[in-house]
Amino acid sequence: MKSWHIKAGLFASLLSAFAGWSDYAYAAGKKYTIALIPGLTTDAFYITMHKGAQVAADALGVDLVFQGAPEFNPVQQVPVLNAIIGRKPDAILIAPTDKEQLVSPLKKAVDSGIPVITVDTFIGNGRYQTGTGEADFPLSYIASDNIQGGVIAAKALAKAIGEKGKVYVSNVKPNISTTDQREQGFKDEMKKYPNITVLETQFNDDDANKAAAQFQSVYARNPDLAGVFGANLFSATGAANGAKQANAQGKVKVVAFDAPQSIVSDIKAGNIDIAIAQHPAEIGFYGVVTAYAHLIGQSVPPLIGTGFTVIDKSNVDDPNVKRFIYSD
Ligand code: T6T
Repeated sequence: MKSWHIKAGLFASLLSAFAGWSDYAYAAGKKYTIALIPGLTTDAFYITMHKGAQVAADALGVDLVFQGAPEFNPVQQVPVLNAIIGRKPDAILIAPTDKEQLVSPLKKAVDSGIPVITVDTFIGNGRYQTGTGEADFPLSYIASDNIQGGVIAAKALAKAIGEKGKVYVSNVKPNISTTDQREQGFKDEMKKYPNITVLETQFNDDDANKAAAQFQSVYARNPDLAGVFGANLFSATGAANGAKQANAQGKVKVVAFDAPQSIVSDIKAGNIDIAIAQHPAEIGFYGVVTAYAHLIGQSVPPLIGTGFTVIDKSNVDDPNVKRFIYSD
């Protein structure tokens, strides 16, 4: 998976192309409806993605429907997807909550004539439009490079703990493409540090309270614990809270994936050393633009990569960094 970073120039030229594109759709008398189904509705990451999607929808004169489940869970997401398919939107953008369990529900959408683009997470192996496999039918995958994100986290944590000691990954649950890849990137990179031991991963079901309790039990069993990688917003917030509750903040280093509003005070207080902010607004923006491009007959790339911003004490007050902190 290459070419992850879209240049600002391309972004600007896309924006200037919008006016022409939306004229084209209006002239054809068509107002498109695009549905965005997040992993869950109450997560600042997806709230921010929705905002970016709305910016593109407003620029293009598209009706954007945002509908999702209250938890990151395929059992709750599939009925939402089925309800959306019933409304027959012109395209579906979705963050599938499981690599396998969303394959056949999404196939139904495509079979009923609704193109599908996945945002943030993928189905199958994430390689689309290859003409191979059962899950290559989505048009495009728009996301961060999550393996690279795991590598960045490992390097940062290794540095923070002086390249030695015990660490673990606080993660959501297996079979989520993003968090699986972050853990993989993290563990592969950690193999380069012979004095770092990676303990067993703790799965928290996207529940920050569970992640905090897990921190306390890992720490009780390993009082020499040196660091934690929180592989998404709830995992990281939970690990940082667990460290606070165990009076281990600052002693056990925490590297966080994602950047909710609370990251500013957590970084300033030393509860979190480094946060890797994704750019969810870009993901939502490009999701709508890509769907729209397809609908008006343009070809679209099967993979669009968005960037990261790494936040620590040294830059947390920089406005150019702060703008990547997620909206609540
Ligand atoms: O980290 C994001 C997202 O990329 C991941 O797929 C699920 O968790 C988040 O939404 C953060 O909670």
